[in-house]
Amino acid sequence: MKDTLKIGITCYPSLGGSGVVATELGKLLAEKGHEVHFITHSIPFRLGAFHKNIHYHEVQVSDYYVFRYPPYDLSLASKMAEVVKREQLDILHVHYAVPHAVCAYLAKQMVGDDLKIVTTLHGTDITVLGQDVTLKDLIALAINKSDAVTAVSADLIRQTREALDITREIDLTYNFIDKRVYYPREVSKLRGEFAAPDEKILMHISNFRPVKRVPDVIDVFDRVNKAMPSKLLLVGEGPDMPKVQSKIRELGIEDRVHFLGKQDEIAQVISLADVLLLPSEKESFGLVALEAMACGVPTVGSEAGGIPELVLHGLTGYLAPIGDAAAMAEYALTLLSDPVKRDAMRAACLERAHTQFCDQKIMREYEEIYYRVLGRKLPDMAVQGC
Ligand code: GMT
Repeated sequence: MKDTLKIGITCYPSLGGSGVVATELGKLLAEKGHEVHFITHSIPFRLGAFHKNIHYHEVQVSDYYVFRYPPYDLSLASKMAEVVKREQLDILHVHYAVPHAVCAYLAKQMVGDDLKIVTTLHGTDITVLGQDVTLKDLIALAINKSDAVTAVSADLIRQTREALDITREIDLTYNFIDKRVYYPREVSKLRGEFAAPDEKILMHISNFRPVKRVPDVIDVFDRVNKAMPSKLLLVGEGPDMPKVQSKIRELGIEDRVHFLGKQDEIAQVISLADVLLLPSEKESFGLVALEAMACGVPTVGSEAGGIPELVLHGLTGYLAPIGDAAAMAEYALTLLSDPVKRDAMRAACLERAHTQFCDQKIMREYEEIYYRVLGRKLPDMAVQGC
């Protein structure tokens, strides 16, 4: 029997941190020699160029005229079963419980028990959808029927147990970064396009949904800017953008804020910042804070969800209660006004990101889970470069 595995991966291919994590994991597994099959409705946006050992299977939705709502979930489950049978997959690793874990369960009913399902919970699949009475029993079923379940923070495991009737084991598997991509970039020239030499740069990156509390970002920035001339770079877009724009107008700080919209080269963009602001009210992990950490940029944010497992208060950033913009501004000022502290935090960020959240280490944790559910011995291999 070959040591390598055939792994199917389903995720949201076009948005969100869960899609990024799933795609990056697939790429790492393929580099290691596993055969990876993405089963998604479009090509994952982080997949990039051709990769050896990676296959992509597109889910096509039937839009027969009797359907008021084309049934994506059924098409996905059928496609999963078809690919599993044809390609003889060992594992289906699904990211985000709804609908992916439910579809995987259905696919398993179609192909039989040899197929093992690994479900990774990412956040709002539990903290928002898991609270919805019309969905929670279905989500609990999919979790209980998976062969292994992982979550991206200890807090998310706690919240899963609290929200749903779940007693099974859930493995803690943190998100990770690829250090070949996330490292401090040389951006001194580019920085000059956004800020004068004596100005600080604060940054926020998100999908501008209410859970991100972007108006708090503006509030924090306004307080910092009054004490220390600064610029705010807003990256991303989403439903709260009009609210954010009107708050910026009300405060009369339009000339201090740059809207960068959606960006692909996140490592380069983050490297422009002196501090990242992440005041979310829900955040199971906060991948963007890890990306910033890996580029040497500390985060000032809220104590929500899994953020304190990632950002160590006083060491790699500062955390305040959700909604406490005054405290966050104070922390940002403490950091920005003390170059010694800033250098120490920058060093701690790099060290923590590249060891604790090293891609090879976390991939190994996923491999351990795959081999465990298959009842196969994990091949001996040292973790490289962490
Ligand atoms: O629900 C979301 O916010 C989207 C979801 C996603 O698909 O990116 O984000 C969650 O998963 C990320 C990757 O594991 C985490 O870094 C985010 O913290 C988490 N979002 C929330 O918990 C709000």
